[in-house]
Amino acid sequence: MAGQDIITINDIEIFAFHGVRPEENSIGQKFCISAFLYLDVSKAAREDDLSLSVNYSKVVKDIKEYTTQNTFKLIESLACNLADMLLLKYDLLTRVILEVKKPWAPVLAHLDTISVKVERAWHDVYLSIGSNIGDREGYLNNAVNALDETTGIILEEVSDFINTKPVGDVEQDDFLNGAVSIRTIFSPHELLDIIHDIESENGRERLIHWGPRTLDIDILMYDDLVMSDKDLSIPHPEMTNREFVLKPLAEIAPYLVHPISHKTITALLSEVAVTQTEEEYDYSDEDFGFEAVDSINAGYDK
Ligand code: PH2
Ligand code: MG
Ligand code: MG
Repeated sequence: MAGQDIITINDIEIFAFHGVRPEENSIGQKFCISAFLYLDVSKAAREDDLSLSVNYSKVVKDIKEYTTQNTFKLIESLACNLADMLLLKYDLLTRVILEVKKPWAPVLAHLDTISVKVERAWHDVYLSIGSNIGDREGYLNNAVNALDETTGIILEEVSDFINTKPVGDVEQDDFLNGAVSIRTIFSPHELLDIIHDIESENGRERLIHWGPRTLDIDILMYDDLVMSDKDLSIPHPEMTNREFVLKPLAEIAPYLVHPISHKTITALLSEVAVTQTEEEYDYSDEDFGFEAVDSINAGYDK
């Protein structure tokens, strides 16, 4: 599989000053750092050309410099920051596992090493953006620019913005909706925090659930991840029911496969259209009075 080759660097010895205790910051100690660099080396191997791979001696130099020029309290921080630094600097890397060992950790016990091992990677993420207050296009452009300017996010594609009727029980103005694809080194919750900051910077107030908003950014998909907790569900549970999500998404990712339904975005979009056509047909049926139509509408809106 592409990108699953690994260059391993084991136990680089570096004298540095990381630690929670003040003595650790002043006296210093030995750290042993290992890096597992995931990339596709097949082309470099076939052509026997270093410029098509990652130069491990450069990586060692970067790890040494970073570890001696910064001081963290936690080895967790050192490990995560080193992994991020490498992912951001070396374009060919898709994933990095970084281990920091502290053989001389000031602990009252005989032990070999204390260590932390973290994994960081680039992830493919699809977002939905929407606005129905004020300068809708301005807010959506602000969202795109803010994502683009965030270190750790690479903007890939942006759909056209489309005018859509509000979906839901709340009576409100039309939305402008779009879809965006990014690559990011952030975890789903880290990304959610970043998105919330961008929404707040753009005057987003959480007053009415599903109510009018200057800017809404929703995580639709994150790789093939399926997860749910009290703050976040991925894929977005409503995405398969919403034309205003699927239409712009189909423009930038028609063959993207939804990890639960295993259908492409194009297929999901065509099903949403079919459902809506069928409901329209039902409404015109003579057997339905207006009350029945209203109750169907109410049910659909939830
Ligand atoms: N967002 C909602 C509720 N309803 N309707 C449209 N057309 N577009 C939206 O972005 C939208 C909505 C809650 O996020
Ligand atoms: Mg939303
Ligand atoms: Mg939202």
